[in-house]
Amino acid sequence: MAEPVSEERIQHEFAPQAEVEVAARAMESFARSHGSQGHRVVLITSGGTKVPLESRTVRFLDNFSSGRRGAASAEYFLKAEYAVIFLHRHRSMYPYSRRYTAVNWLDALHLLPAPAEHSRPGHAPAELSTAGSTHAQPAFRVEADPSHLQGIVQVLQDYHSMKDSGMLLPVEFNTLSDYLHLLLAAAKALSPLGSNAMFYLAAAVSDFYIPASEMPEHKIQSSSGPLQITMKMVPKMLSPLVKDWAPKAFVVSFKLETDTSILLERAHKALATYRHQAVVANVLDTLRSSVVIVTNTAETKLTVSKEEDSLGVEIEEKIISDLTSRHTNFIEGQFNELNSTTQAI
Ligand code: 9Z3
Repeated sequence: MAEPVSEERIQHEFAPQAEVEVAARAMESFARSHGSQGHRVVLITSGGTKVPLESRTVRFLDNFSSGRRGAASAEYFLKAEYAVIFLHRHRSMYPYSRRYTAVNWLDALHLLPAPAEHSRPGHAPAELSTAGSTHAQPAFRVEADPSHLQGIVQVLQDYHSMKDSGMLLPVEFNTLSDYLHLLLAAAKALSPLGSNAMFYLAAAVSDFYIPASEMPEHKIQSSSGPLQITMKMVPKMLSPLVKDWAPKAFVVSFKLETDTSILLERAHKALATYRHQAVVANVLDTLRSSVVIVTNTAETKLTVSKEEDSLGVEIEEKIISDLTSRHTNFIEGQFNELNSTTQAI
């Protein structure tokens, strides 16, 4: 069983590679600014962590997570007017652009001759002429082929309106250490918002790691024969997050299993252990079409039918609709509790 983790242990055992300080300041000021405007703020974690096997890392342990759950969820939280800190694995799926991760851009873009006035020497658009060339360059324009970019007009509108609104703060992690430090920093940034903060912990975080002190410095040599490694348990961050780092926040964790028969029992166990508000339970084979939201009082199954899927309905839309209304009840519950305490005094 993994031990709960103290802030000191994170500082001591997990050396971050990312610029945690810079990101921590950005999250702090984002949360303060949106908090002062009365916005709800959600921290979404997304994608898998990378666990190095060598200090000068050539090899590492990774997992299957694409970040699609987190990136899609970010879009629906933004639609629900939450400010979003999107703590995601470098190069995992990203809100809006996630829809085009399978597109080969070189096939989606065509090079066409520029209109006549641009073709004359000296009139070529700067970005399409060859820098430093003394020869007159043929000018081109680049045109996107909409058949490769389904729904691009709506997506661009949503993307630019999100950018203009300043409601999304992207923060990247790569390794498990980066993730742990950034989660701690995010919790500190969001804690002052009390129940207006939500944690939506969809990242697939490694359960195992090799402490820096036990890691070989150089690339492990295959000439030494078959590889045997012993990995330690990664400390559970949920426990101090709920108890100490952001005790008034609405916290949602995720539980992934490959065996359906143990899923709900494991989700209830997590709730009982960490005492947070909800677990989104999913099974690897059906994670795009079915989840169960488990709370202390209910199990709510959400599904996307084949027909809904063909219409472009995504399970994340249902998850976010369910969780945002639970969050509203949670905030109202805390408000009523506070009122009755004040009256009693
Ligand atoms: C999840 O269960 C997410 O839904 C997925 C999403 C990682 C399955 P994708 O990124 O996948 O859209 O490809 N996240 C949590 C997974 C996890 O490892 N949870 C731990 C556990 O189940 C607890 S933190 O023990």
